[in-house]
Amino acid sequence: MPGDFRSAMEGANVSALWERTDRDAAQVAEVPHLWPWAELDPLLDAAVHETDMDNAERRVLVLENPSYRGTQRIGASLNMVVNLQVIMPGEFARPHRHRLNALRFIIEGDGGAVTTVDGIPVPMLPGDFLLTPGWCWHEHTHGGKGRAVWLDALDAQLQRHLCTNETEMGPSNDMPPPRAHNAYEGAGITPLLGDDAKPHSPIFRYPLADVRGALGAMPEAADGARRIRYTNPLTGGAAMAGIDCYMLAPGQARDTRPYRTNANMVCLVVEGEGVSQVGEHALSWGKNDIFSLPRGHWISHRASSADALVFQLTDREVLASLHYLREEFRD
Ligand code: GTQ
Repeated sequence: MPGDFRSAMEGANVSALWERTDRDAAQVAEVPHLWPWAELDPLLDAAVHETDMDNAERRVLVLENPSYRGTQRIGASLNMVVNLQVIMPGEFARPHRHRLNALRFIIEGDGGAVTTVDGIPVPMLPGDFLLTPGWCWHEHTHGGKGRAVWLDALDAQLQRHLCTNETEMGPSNDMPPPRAHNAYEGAGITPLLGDDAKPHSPIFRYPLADVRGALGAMPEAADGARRIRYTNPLTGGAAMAGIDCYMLAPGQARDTRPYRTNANMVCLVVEGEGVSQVGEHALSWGKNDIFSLPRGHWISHRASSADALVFQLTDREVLASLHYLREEFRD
């Protein structure tokens, strides 16, 4: 290219598309990665030992996908971070809010830990799925005994890319007054409060017992699995924006139907054992293991114990709402 053309372009803040070779350079091919609980568990104790809640705003371990090493990316998955948080009796994490949508799946605790979401105290019991939707105030306390441990997932990278996050520290001046949260808890009964325009479920706690009840009552699909989705009862859609969640109970007799998608998923093993085939990788998993299923691989699961339950969080709904989602199934 003649030098005067190049310098004229540079001077005008223009570039030549035909010379660019980096159009997809931002795309990193992630490997499916498993974080064994046997390695995470002692790190949580070490984090308690090493950090003091007066200094650490939140005692959180960030799971790092090894495929991102040496890149600008962080976290377990392309659009979502998946972290482990631990809090000890008497400790608290101060109130704050952010535009990031966050969820929690409780791994360990005696019920003494409570997260308060927009003024509603939400107990944190093992197996609970909890919402902390964007811009809701949240703080954590622990009035019980022993460690309280949970998985946090946030739509952090997506919002980082879009530059849509904001953070505000509490104490809050516009915390909604406490209200009886259980008004929404009967299936098919919707209180008419006139506040149903919120982009998230009015239910902040989905207990495991309800999930087990639903899974136990439903027939298995043709591929031997049972699945539920955590929904907003006002819309029937995903419980909140940013991250869409499911519980999978794969069968033992056969693999689930292989599927391939451009959405990204992270799984937490709630109970039992099994194996997931992810492209050519076979991931063997057991209780509390966490594994990342990046886009683009053929995926199927099989339980190796009768009680296997896998919590799944995905950016699928984000892609679907933009008409970007691609999914294929194989028989
Ligand atoms: O508990 O509020 O893992 O604000 C990351 C950011 C947890 C929280 C995380 C957060 C929190």
